[in-house]
Amino acid sequence: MSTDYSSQAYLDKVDAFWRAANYVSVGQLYLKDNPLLRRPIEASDVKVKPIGHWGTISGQNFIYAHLNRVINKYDLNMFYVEGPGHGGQVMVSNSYLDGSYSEIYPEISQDEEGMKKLFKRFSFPGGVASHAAPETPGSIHEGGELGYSISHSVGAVLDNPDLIVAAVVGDGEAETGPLAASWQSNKFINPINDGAVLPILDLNGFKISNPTILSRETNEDLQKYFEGMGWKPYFVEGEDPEKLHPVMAKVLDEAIEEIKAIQKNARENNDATMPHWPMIIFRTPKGWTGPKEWDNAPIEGSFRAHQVPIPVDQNHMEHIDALVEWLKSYRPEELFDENGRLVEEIAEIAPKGDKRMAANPHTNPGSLIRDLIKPDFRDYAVDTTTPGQEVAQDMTVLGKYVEEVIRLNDKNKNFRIFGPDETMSNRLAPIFEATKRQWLPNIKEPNDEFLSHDGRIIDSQLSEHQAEGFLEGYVLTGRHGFFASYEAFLRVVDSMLTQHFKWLRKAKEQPWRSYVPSLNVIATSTVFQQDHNGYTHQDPGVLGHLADKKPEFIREYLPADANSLLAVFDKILNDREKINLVVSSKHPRQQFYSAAEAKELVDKGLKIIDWASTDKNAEPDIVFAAAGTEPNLEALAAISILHKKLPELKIRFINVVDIMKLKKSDPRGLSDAEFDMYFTKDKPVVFAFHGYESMLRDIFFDRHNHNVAFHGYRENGDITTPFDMRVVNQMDRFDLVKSAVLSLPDAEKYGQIAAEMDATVAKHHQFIRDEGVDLPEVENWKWEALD
Ligand SMILES: Cc1ncc(C[n+]2csc(CCOP(=O)(O)OP(=O)(O)O)c2C)c(N)n1
Ligand SMILES: [Mg+2]
Repeated sequence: MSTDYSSQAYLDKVDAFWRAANYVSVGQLYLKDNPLLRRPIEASDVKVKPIGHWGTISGQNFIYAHLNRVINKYDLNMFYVEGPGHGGQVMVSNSYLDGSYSEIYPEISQDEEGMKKLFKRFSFPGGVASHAAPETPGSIHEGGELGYSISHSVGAVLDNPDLIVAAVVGDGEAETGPLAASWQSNKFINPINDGAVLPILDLNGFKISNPTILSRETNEDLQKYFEGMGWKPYFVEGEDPEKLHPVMAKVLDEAIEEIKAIQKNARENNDATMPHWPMIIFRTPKGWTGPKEWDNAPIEGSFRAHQVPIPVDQNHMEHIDALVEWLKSYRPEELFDENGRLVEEIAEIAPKGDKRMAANPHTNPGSLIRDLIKPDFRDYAVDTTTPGQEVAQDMTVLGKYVEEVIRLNDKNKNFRIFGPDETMSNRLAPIFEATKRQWLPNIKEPNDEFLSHDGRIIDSQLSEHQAEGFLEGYVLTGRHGFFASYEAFLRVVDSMLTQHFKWLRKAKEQPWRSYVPSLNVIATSTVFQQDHNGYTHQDPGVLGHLADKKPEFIREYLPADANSLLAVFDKILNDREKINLVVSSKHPRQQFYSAAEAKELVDKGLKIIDWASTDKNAEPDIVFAAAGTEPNLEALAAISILHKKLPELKIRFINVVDIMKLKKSDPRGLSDAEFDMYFTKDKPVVFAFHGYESMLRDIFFDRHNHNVAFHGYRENGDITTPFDMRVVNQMDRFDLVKSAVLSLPDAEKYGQIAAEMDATVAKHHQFIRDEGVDLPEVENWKWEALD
């Protein structure tokens, strides 16, 4: 017999499921024992310190119950993204009721004892977070930091044509820059090859202590706003559950049928014209079904419902009756059987197996991950038989390699590139030989270039938040890719990187969570070459930002040339569970390292470069080290100057690609003995570094050798010549040479060399002001073999 999903009887069950979810959610806030109130409540049943959120819960539970209904009705492959993730109970309660929670956490059984444990551990020391978190089944979205629910959802549906992600957006969340930008995501979802996102704007009217902006707009204005951005809004509005169930059911049916019709038309007619996807504006009171008022001030329908709405705790039992009355208003006696399990007639309407949103395989994608097919990076290597002879653009060389990655994985559709309008500027142009930018609005050639309804690159929205968020959604659902950005503007998404790191760290503590492909981030257009952009475009601080995190989850690669960059990519493409930051130059540069050297540099993290060292099998007098493209170039140039001046001086040159290897606190870090073998215990070290010097100082503080001259970015810049960018930060060859001689034991002998370096810098200073270009001896400098 077929089920009538719109019958009163079915909607009554949806209502019962919703009430059960609300009951379990409130219980988690307040109780630690006597979960079903089957005996008179006592102070010891109540938490000493109830914490968590209430206001967002009941609306979201309502949505969740109705999503279950359409999953059943249309046999959907759907999961839930909880924008207002602070409603941690939503996903926990619903997965507890559908059984998926107990499958992962068997101690939280579907009976009174399990419910008691569930209540106790919510937002409790050693328990579970009050946010949707890695320990929450079915979540790929933290939701602690608001703003990314749609970006994450869109990343998840790309190349998953059967998947629908229900993205619940808080109306406060909707005020953030990233979320406001993310409504434009519909310009990038291809109805043939990708799945669909169903945004549900949870217009409950309030944030923590303010009304929300969108909730004070009329439906008419909201309609215009969302239609203007290309959505088709549906409204569900009211306070009376009995009236709202049939409305919600009808609207969700329409939305799902419309998604299916859009996809059917697109797929049957190969028509990828940008559809106007449905979205739902869900206007119900914050704290719906909870206490109406307290102390003569409204709670339901007010910001006051945001957190714990009534003041009851173990030591304040005066108002316990209000709590009991609230809990009993959900009629738990109708919902749970004598064992404390959801009664069968209600439980049966939960989707089954993988259809349960909390058990959707995309949210824990181990079984779906396919490794990338990688070309041999050596096939793309630049010839460096004579170091420094060849000039190439590292990012363009990488582009050729990535072009092949795209071709090789075309069928699997599991690799994408994201960026904020910079793929061309970042010199990845060869990729366009293999694919285009995915862009669903009109394409107007010849005014446009490389746009298509279907492409592996999404870079046509100038939003770092969107690019980073899409990539997160893509990798968290088991696919691979990278996000390339100007280095300075990666700072725009510092905190997104932080949140992703936190996710990875906490996810790893959950044995049931599979390892997801790493989040690969390229920082290019970097600090030491900013020809026309100047000071505003200089900030290598993302290096320090990520270096402060737990090193197990962070890699920072500073390849000095194209071959090193290729070797880095070869290493990271199938990597898991990390944020890989790759800092890369995009300008024409001399090429130094062979493919074999590059591989060793990446495998070991650093290498003594024998052809640039004169300490053959002896203790060096001085160590030069470099991490980064321009630091490598300047260090090599400094070595060649110094060698000519002091041919007897035993110089060692170390190139560092994997800077975190130097960190003692990194479990992969060099031991002290190894570190000393490279850097010696006390010989002078001149370290040319791409980032801020404090990060390096931090590294060396834990090591024996403190005899180090640090030359990194000193927060100086201007619109000036490429070389002057280094001079103003004393990261140029002349300042490195001066630093070197001044750090030698008998420095006073080398006053003349130091003075000569100062004079050259002065000459440079005047020359660039007169001529607008760098000194010929700098521009034309080439590495010469050390005799
Ligand atoms: C980026 C960010 N800023 C501020 C906060 C602090 N915060 C937590 S919840 C909240 C209000 C959220 O309101 P809304 O999105 O409407 O969610 P609701 O609880 O009403 O469902 C704020 C400001 C945050 N978590 N993230
Ligand atoms: Mg709100």
